[in-house]
Amino acid sequence: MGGSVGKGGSGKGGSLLDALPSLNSPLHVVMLGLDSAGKTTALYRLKFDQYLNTVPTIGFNCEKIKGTSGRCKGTSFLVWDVGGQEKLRPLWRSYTRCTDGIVFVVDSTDTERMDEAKMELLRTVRTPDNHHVPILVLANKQDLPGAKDATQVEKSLGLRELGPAQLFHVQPSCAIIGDGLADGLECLYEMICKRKKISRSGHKNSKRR
Ligand code: G3D
Ligand code: MG
Repeated sequence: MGGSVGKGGSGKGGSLLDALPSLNSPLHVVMLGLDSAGKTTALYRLKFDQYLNTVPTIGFNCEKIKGTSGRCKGTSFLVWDVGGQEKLRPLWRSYTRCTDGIVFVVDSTDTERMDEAKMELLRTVRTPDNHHVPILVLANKQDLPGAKDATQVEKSLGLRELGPAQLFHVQPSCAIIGDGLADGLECLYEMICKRKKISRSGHKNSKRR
């Protein structure tokens, strides 16, 4: 996927360009999480900067979104929002294959289903296809009383169990008004760049051997 900018470059400038995903092809991002976590609300808030009334997603939604701030300004993301009901979760695998990043949306007030969310997240990330794909967790519904904060959500999801090589970030958010979404997307972009840089330097080192 992507990555043609700066190919063959040498010195400092070359390696910097090597780290940037191609500006032409969009980055592929998959939004996962239990039903009712706020995935579709977040997707359409990012796309149209407004609140859209949602219905439970049967199947998927897909939108092209442009980064609006920071380093990811102008970068295109193709975002897949996949239904989160239990019967639909086996389909997640087909969407995460070859994805650049995963956005895992959590209802931070849903303490009863936090273990279920953890199980689904770890199962997804541990499949060989998704090895070390950067994860942005949206600790959503921060506007509601009793919402767990980012540190609590991180602990509840057991993200550290994935080991030191797993890039992740937990972003508090409120998808209905859009709080935290742009910051989260920027963090995801930075992690994607970092991972591409690491895997490219891995390739170079293995060629040298
Ligand atoms: P899903 O796509 O993950 O299944 P949806 O979830 O985006 O359909 O959202 C499920 C419900 O949560 C919706 O309410 C939506 O408005 C609400 N929601 C999403 N994000 C937030 C948030 O940040 N704060 C609050 N308070 N509510 C949120 P309804 O009532 O339509 O079911
Ligand atoms: Mg939905």
